[in-house]
Amino acid sequence: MTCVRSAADRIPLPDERSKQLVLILGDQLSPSVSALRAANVDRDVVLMAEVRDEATYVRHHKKKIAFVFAAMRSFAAELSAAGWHVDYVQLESPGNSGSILGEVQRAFADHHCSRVLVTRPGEWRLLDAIKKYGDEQRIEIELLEDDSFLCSEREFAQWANGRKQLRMENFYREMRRKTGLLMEKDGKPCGGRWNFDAENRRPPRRGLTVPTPKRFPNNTTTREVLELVADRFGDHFGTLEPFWFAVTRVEAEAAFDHFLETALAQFGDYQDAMLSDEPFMFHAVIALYLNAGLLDPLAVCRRVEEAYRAGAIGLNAGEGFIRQIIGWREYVRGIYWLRMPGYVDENFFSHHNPLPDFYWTADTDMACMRACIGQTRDEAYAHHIQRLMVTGNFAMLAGIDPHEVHEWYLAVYADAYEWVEAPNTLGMSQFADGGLLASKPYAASGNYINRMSNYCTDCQYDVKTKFGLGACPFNFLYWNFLDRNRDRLRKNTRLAYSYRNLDRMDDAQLGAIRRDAAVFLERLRS
Ligand code: FAD
Ligand code: DLZ
Ligand code: SF4
Repeated sequence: MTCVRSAADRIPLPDERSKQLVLILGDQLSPSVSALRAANVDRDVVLMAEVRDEATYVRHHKKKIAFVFAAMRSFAAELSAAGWHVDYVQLESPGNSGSILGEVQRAFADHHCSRVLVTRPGEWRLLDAIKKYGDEQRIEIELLEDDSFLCSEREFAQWANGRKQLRMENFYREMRRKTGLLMEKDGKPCGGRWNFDAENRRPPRRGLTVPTPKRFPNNTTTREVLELVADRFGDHFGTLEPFWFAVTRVEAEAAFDHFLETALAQFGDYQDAMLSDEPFMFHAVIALYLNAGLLDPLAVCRRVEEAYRAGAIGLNAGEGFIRQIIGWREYVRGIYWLRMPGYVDENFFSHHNPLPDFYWTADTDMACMRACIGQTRDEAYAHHIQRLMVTGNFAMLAGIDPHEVHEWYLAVYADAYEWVEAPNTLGMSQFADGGLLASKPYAASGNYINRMSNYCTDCQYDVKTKFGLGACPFNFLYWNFLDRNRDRLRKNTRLAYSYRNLDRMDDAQLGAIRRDAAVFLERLRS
């Protein structure tokens, strides 16, 4: 028996002395998570469990597993210090069943609980499993809203209802009004415009000095976790050490302060820029902390607004940053819950090519792909444009099965959870939903990568050549993608310019593009 409520309107226990089992998941590491707010510190038992299933349902990057386990252990210690009775199950604890619900079953019996309290999980598969478990076992499970988000699923569904297009920009304006962020007293947006994105597309310039994110030394807990991960998940993708992520709220806040001081002012200008050997550019590197509950989204936006109002940063940086969080982050979550469970199987272009091996090895002669995949392996991080316009763009142009692409993104980044990853991958980057999320496919030739990065200077391919010997694969794959999808895309007005250019090609040029693409894709498949 499961029921969904907000923390405020939950049903009181029949007997206030009966003990509740409060399940806290690895991405709910906040003292203000709704399940803890609804529980009683003197009576209830908190369950936190490291389990094999959560680390392997996709084979997560070693750094992600280490981050989640170290942050879970630190949070459990914080809760114990605050007086909670915490039942913490380590991966190696005797009897660990390997699954969240297996651990709920054990703890429920061990502690003689009367019901389970849990904040709604971020992924559909776990929500579904919890509901089924409650029904099968006849255990009362109370699912509380995750109110760390600004827009509830219900509010998003109401916003979406009856709209022909679900564009982020319209949703974002509602969120600005709702939060009052960067709003003037007369209800107009600061600076007279909602969006300063056009000022956020500067290519990297020579001699640009790029800051590094704050790095934290490993404490005893983290060192133990690193040993565990090396031992138990050594065959997963990714480099485990050096490991420098924050693993507590205090550290995550220090990481964010460091971003405010060193990078935010240039975040807007260089948001889309890419440089080899500079994996982080001026990005915040906080998504992993936000998504695990270590940072509060509204609080970080308020800090950025303060910096703008104090004159420390320009409006393009402040607005650009806040849009990512109250706009994109909330919007993709809304789309996810609106469209699940079917969303992860969408495949608008009917792409069925397998994901090339080099997504796991970085062993490719395309310098841009080598750089983005290499840093993904080493840091469990790539910034948005690297994910969208390099690895994502290539996968779409090469006709890779979007579900395989989705599983790759879910596995390789420290910030990856399906509620945020799936709409970004399937909707924004692969156009697998046919345009629900993006107004056109984010497809680009090598020209875009050359403009926004220095990758092409070190590449064996020639970015200026469309086809033939040494031509950049992004070029012939791009034209081939447009060519093979004429029926699906031709009417899209945002692609009119590209189709006019394609139409200007003569038969010989088009034939060469088709031939080069076919040979290249055949080689990839084999
Ligand atoms: P910054 O660039 O500094 O941005 C600040 C914050 O804004 C981020 O921390 C994040 O919380 C938020 N944000 C920015 N863009 C987005 C976006 N498009 N959607 C949601 N939130 C956003 N983000 C994830 O958090 N988890 C994912 O699994 C994930 N998968 C992605 C897959 C693809 C194919 C693409 C194109 C994007 C994906 N993103 C994902 C969005 C974005 O790339 C990351 O949020 C960002 O790179 C994280 O780095 P950062 O903290 O330095 O972000
Ligand atoms: C990501 C993750 C990992 C690797 N391990 C655990 C774990 O052992 N125990 C746990 O409670 N949560 C873990 N998580 C986070 C969950 O996968 C996450 O809560 C769900 O995917 C829902 O978002
Ligand atoms: Fe990438 Fe093409 Fe540039 Fe090489 S030439 S780095 S493959 S865009």
